[in-house]
Parts: sequence; C-alpha cells; structure tokens
Amino acid sequence: MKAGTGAVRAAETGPQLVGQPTTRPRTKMTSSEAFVETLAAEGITLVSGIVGSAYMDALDLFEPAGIRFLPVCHEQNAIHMADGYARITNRPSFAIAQNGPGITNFVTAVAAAYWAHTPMVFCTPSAGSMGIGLGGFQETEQLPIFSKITKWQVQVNRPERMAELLRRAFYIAKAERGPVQVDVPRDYFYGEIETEIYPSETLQRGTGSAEQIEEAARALSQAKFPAIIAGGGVVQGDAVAQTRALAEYLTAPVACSYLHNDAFPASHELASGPLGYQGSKAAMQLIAEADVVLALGCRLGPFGTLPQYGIDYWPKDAQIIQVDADHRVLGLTKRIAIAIQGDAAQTAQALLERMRALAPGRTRRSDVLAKIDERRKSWAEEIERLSSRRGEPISPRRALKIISETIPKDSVVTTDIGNISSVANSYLHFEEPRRFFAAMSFGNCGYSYPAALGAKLGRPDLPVIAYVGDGAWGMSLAEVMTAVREQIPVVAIVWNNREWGAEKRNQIDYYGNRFAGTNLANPDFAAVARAMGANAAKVERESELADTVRDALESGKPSVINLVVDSQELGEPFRRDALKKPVRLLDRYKGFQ
Ligand SMILES: Cc1ncc(C[n+]2csc(CCOP(=O)(O)OP(=O)(O)O)c2C)c(N)n1
Ligand SMILES: [Mg+2]
Repeated sequence: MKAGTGAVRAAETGPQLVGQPTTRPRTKMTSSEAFVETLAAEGITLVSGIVGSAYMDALDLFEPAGIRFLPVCHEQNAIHMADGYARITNRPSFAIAQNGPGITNFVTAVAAAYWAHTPMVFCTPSAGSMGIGLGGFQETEQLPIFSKITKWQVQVNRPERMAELLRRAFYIAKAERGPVQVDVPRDYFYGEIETEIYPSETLQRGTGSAEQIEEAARALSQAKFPAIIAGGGVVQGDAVAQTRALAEYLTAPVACSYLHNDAFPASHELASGPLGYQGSKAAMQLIAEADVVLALGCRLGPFGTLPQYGIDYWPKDAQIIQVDADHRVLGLTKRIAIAIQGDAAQTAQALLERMRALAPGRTRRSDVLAKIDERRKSWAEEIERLSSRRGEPISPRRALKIISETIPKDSVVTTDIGNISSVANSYLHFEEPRRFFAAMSFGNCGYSYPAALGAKLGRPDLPVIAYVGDGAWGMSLAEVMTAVREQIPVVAIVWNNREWGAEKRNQIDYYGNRFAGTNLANPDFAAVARAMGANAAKVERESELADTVRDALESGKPSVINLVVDSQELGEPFRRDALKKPVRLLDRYKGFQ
C-alpha cells in the first residue's frame, strides 16, 4: 500500500485538508489506483453498488484501499443506501454500478437524493471511449439522464484527469449539497498516469452582509410575536445549539419544517412540532400568529407549507427572514423581507450577538411560554384521542403511538411514502439531529428501507427502524437479503393494510370507491423474510406489538415485522391540493363520476 493511504478511514467530521492520505508530488500510478486513492483521500470507506465489468479493475483495489464494497440487489437501493449513509454521517457518500442498465437503475434514487439535499458522488462507468455512439452493448447517453437531478456532472475525458475530476466532484457535492455524477468511459480505468492525490476543500459559508444581520436582528428584536422555522439546513449545518440559543433569547416558538422533525429537540419548552402534512397543529397555530418569522436553513418548500387540517396557517402579513446556504431557494416560494445566503449556525449566532448588543436585558416571556404549552397540550390530547381505538386488526394510529413510545429515545427512524408512513409525522419526536430520514419531496415509495440500511452502516451504534407500507415493501424487500448477507441489523416495520392506502384514499374521496390497482394480496412478509435468513415476526394483536419491537431491536439481527393493521383509518388525501372531482363526457364513462 502507498505511503499515506490507510490513515483516517472513518473521519468523523468530513474530509480535512490535514491528516488525510495524500500522494504528492505527482506520482506514477494507474487510473484505477488514482480512483481508489482519491476516494480514500475523501474519507470514503463504504461504496454501495452492484458489481460490473466496467469498473472491475478499480473494484479489485477497494479492499486494500480500506473501502468496503456493499453489494445490493437493485442499484436504486445502492443510491438510497448512500443517501441514508450521507445524511446520518453528514459526509458525502459514494456509489457505483455497471454502465447502461446499472446506471439507469440509479435514476429514481438520485432524484430523491437531489431533493433531500444529500451530498453524494456517484460514478457512472460508460461505454468505452472508442465505442461511444455505436450502440455496442450497455450503452446509453448517461449524462443527459441525470442533468436535472445533479449539482454537477463531469465526464473524465482522459485517464490522467481521474483524480482531479473526482476530487472536484466531492468539493461540489459538499458545497452545494447534492448528488454529483462522474462519468468514466470504461477504458479509462486502465492506463498509467502521473497524478497527485489530496482531499477536496470544504467550503465555509458566512452570514450574509453586516447590513442584513443588522436589519434582521432589529426586525426580530422588535417583533411582538417572533417565530422560528428550523429546516434541514439546521440539521446539516449543525446549528441546533445556535437555533436554541436564539429561540431562548427571543422566547420564540420553534417549528420544524416538513419532515425535519429532528431539527429541534422535541422536549424543549419552545418546540412546537413539525409543519406540513400530518404535522403539528400547535406549530401551525403558533406560526399563524407570528409577525416576524425566521426561516432558518429552510427552502420553505411549497408542499411543506400547504394548508393542513383546513388551517391556512401561513402568516401572510408577517415579515419573513429566510436564511439558506443555497441562494437559489431564497424567495422562491414566499415573499421574503430579508433574504440571507448563509450558514444556519453562523447566521443564528451572528443574529443573537447583534440582538444582545441591541437589547442586552431581554426577559423571558411567560405569556408566550404558556401559549406554547397550551397549544402543544391540546395537540397532544387530540393525537391521544385519535390513537385510542383498541381491537383487531390494530389501528395504524394506535400502532404508531405504541411504537413511538417503545423505541429507544435515540432511535433513528426512516419513513417511506404512503399513508401510514406519512401519518407517522404526528408521532415521531426527536431530541437529536440526524435521527429522522423521510423520503422528502421527490416522494418515491421504496426509500425508507435501503436508506435505513445506509444509516445503520453510518451509525452502527444507534437503533435504526424503517417504517414501510406493504405496497412500498414490494419494492424493497429483496434488500433483506443484503441486510442478512452484510449483517446490517435494521428493523423494518411493514404496515400491512393490504392496499396502496394513500392512493386508495383518493379513490374513496374522488372516484366512488372504484379501487383500480389499489388492493394488494400479500404473502406473510415475516415468512418471506425468515426464508431470506432474517429475524421476523407477524403481529396481529396490540398486546404483542411493543414486545415484538423490543425483541427485534435487541436481537441485533436484520428484522422484519409484518404488522397487520386495519385499512379503515386513513388520513387526509396527500394531494387534495392537486386532485379534482372526475368529469366524464363520453356516454360509456357516465357511470364513472
Ligand atoms: C415509486 C412510486 N410509485 C408510486 C407512487 C404513488 N404512491 C404514493 S403513496 C402510494 C401508496 C403507498 O402504499 P403503501 O406503501 O402500502 O403504504 P400505505 O399508503 O398503504 O400506508 C403510492 C402507490 C409513489 N409515490 N412512488
Ligand atoms: Mg399499504
């Protein structure tokens, strides 16, 4: 092994310029060696994918370079796994597959990672440079496919540039937080080159201008009822402490943006819960009253700020201060009074310092604390009432409540797209950031299990639980074989309501109970999982649920719980905003109103 490689394999805080493996000055090596050396220099110790001849020369060097190759059953899941891994470690991850079909299998998951702002680099080996355009075997143009779902794309146009372009990809994945594609004509994994190996830089972001901080600090200080929305940027930017200090200074309620329930400690007296679908009514009521809203590390996504429970809570007359690392999301969906491109932690800190200078002796506002407490209690009581129905089959809400009370406080939960996974938003509370990984706004079924596998690989010390609907489970269950082979002890809870429930709800509300394509006929998922070598149980009675979940977590084995729930208790349609009552003009469809 070369001097320097093998050091700092599992960097905790992301690639650093000091202490990482480097090979300087320019040294003779093969381009496959440059490839794995660059990955090692970036702190990559795990690569997910499916084996393929296209990159076999580099693959052969993964192990000696200190990289674990994690083979999956479908390439989509390699990217979801990399997504979960990057989100939990807060470091960029890496995936690779065979040119052509292996790469097109990546697409859905890359789109999901793009909208989840997940930093990752994925390598797409492509047709050999002398065969491009001939349609020889496993060829398709691989750059246009990903052009709208990547932060940057590059094709290694000469083997000599392997290290340089791969390093650049990592820089952009971190700086712009999203997937970056490195396409490598497969013959460029071969050949002797001279190159240097060193890690990419990590961008440090600031706080916007001094004038903006002054203006925002004044607006917040003078507000009658300031409120804060903590978004994904608070999680990714390690800004919880600064957000909390700012909120405490202001006595401002803090809502988490949609599916970022881990952006603020749920037990804190100022926490009001998550916004968005099946979010907290308390959070919505409190935001509705605000005259100044600080949206911190938050793009104010349109779906996450839609009216819910019939409450159009967005405060239209409030002054909105939006802070985000990505200038492109500023003012995108809402009218903003002060738009700051900045790091969430540093900006929160700067705002607090400036406000303290303006008004050092600000007192805690007991009226606000009492209001938050009252709203939170009333929402908690409503959830309690909604979750009170006992009997078999178990009601999904009852099960959601029992499970959330059973799993250890520091658990990581991933959720899928589906009715029950989405209703889970009302039940999942977190004290620490990077504990909740939902499918985010690309909204693809099939996210949560592979993402949970990646999360567990990133933080083996934490319990990791995936919530998956039975429909979505059909897209993911093959990966139980991966979990068993690679010993990844994630607990999957499969919500078995024998239907694609979220879509069925639309048929109930809009399509006269005509259930085209929404009924499922499932095998016993526990028996299937057991046949794959996993620990598994079928749960039909409420009395068995908590113990089964506890046993699965304690087993230390990949586990699948086939949780049979009733199909009556479905939430609001997910997309009431986008559906219309059917209109039929042709006679033969008249009955389908
Ligand atoms: C890849 C993909 N295909 C289809 C959809 C449309 N879709 C949204 S929710 C849903 C139903 C999910 O059913 P299930 O996983 O059983 O969960 P449930 O709603 O029953 O809780 C479907 C099909 C989607 N979001 N993603
Ligand atoms: Mg279902």
